[in-house]
Amino acid sequence: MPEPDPQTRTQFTRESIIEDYRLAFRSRQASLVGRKEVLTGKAKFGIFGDGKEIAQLAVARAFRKGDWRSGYYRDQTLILALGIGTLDEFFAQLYAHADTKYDPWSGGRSMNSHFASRMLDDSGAWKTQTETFNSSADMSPTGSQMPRLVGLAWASKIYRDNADLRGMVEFSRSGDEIAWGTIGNASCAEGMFWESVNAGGVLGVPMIISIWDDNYGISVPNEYQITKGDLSELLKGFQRQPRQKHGFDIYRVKGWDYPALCETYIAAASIVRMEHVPSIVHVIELTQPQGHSTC
Ligand SMILES: Cc1ncc(C[n+]2csc(CCOP(=O)(O)OP(=O)(O)O)c2C)c(N)n1
Ligand SMILES: [Mg+2]
Repeated sequence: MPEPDPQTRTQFTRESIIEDYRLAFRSRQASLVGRKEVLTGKAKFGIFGDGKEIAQLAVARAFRKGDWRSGYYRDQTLILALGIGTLDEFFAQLYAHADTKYDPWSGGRSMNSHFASRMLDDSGAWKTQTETFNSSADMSPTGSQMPRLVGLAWASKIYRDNADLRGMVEFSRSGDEIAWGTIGNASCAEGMFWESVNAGGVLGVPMIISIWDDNYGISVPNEYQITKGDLSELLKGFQRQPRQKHGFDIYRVKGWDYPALCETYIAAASIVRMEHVPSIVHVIELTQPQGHSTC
């Protein structure tokens, strides 16, 4: 195991591991119950994170206050693990509750599993983002989280490089943040994905892209939409050479392997945070037990 990061939950105790298991189980039950709620007419549409739970527990172990997420609709486990959302809020959004007291992410305006931290307080003033785990608002077009991920990571680079911005500690601690992106395997066939990977590599920004690979985009398998059917194989040209600054660190890890996932994310995060070299974690062998959504 790499050195524990005092600002994250990288201490693995018997209790913390059992707590992770409990959370994954609760999240899975929320997916199962949520689908039933839609299919029995209590909500209009549902899309859930079943099959992608374990990798998100590992991300949560390396995610620090001040970091940002730019992700997509499978990430309920991460939101629960970071403690920035509750199951009550998750279901309130599923039922499109119009009161932000119940659905703080969108007040019933967004489809479910679309998370968004509130950046302003009730008086309209900025909240201190370096004291919270942050999520930018999910958008429905798949892949659209990627350009914004680059923007969030680039902001950290600018905060680190520009001494005049050092005092703005409510937004950045000298660029020590990571922008965490998540994307499904099929969405990686989109132009926005490749443009964002290229831009992140050119700029050298602190971002970690997690690809949740369940081998499918709705019902279409990888072989019909990804060259060679294998994203990390395809991404190899972006891999940086040893001791070079430009390029990405690329990891490939099985989505059910909790110890390997935790090790990978903790190690990746410490390099990205320190060196501002971006990385990609290709998480394979994930599943989609209930199918794509309630459609
Ligand atoms: C730009 C765009 N095209 C199509 C869709 C419809 N759509 C929603 S999810 C999805 C499949 C995504 O598959 P993948 O990226 O593998 O994620 P998964 O659902 O498997 O986690 C599609 C085609 C969309 N939301 N946006
Ligand atoms: Mg998929």
